[in-house]
Amino acid sequence: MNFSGLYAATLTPFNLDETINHDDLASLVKFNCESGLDGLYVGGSTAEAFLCSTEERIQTLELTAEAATADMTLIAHVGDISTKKSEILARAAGAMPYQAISAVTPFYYPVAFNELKKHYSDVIQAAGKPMIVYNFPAFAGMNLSGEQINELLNIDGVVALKQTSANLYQMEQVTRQNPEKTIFNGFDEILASGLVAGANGGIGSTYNIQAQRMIDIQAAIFTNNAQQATALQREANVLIDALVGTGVIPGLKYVLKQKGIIQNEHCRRPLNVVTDEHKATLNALIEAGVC
Ligand code: HMN
Repeated sequence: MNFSGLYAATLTPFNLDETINHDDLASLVKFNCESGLDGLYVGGSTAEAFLCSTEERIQTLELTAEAATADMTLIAHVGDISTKKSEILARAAGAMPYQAISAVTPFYYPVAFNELKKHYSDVIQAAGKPMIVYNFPAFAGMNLSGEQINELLNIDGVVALKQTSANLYQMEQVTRQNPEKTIFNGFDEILASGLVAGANGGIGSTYNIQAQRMIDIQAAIFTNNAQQATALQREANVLIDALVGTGVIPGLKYVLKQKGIIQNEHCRRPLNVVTDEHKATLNALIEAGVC
């Protein structure tokens, strides 16, 4: 199966008491399924996965798969710092209608590269589904070299990489050296540049509120319209700058609530609520039709 394309990294809506709001989750999934995107990346950091219990993460995967339409490609993020927990999540996702799994590299404890490879192999075996490995040097505490990324891509069952890095030279090298794999751009801020460097898809949190713009950026790059792609990326980044100022996840939930897609904007503590000042910035962008 070819996994290339654009995927929204989904959010988990919570009630004020921090329990999962099922109606909001279903509504957000439906909204994303009608957005023209190719699929959903479910249960990643955008979904506040590391603030949820394993049971809640499995429940989120279940609820999303139930609400999604059959035309969407579904990727379940099952990453955790513990291989055992990742295996539990992978086994659960393996029994659901997900086409692939993905896992962030284990963080906090220093992990040797051979341990990392074994971690990925064990998780792949538990799911029995293709794996999208994840390079995120800024937060994962691991700065993989190009050679190490190539080695991960050669593990049995690995079909793709989510490259959340601003290193576009490495993006070009990895895409050139692995033409048969899907390489996803992970920073929405550089989707146009990542695609020029050879990425054949993107996974992003802000696709939840600017799907059409991301689709248009991809179309502009694929039709050699660099000027158009730059203009669209600049529009996207005005919004992303505001979200980064707010806190990306609380900011996205605030916008989705203002637009009536979800009714509850709460996050899991310690994530912030949006301040009045940031609300005003986001309201102005909504009024201007930016999102
Ligand atoms: C996830 O696991 O949900 C992803 O990491 C989603 C995605 O790649 C986001 N990355 C991070 O949050 C680190 C981006 O969409 C990101 O939110 C965006 O580029 C704004 O910085």
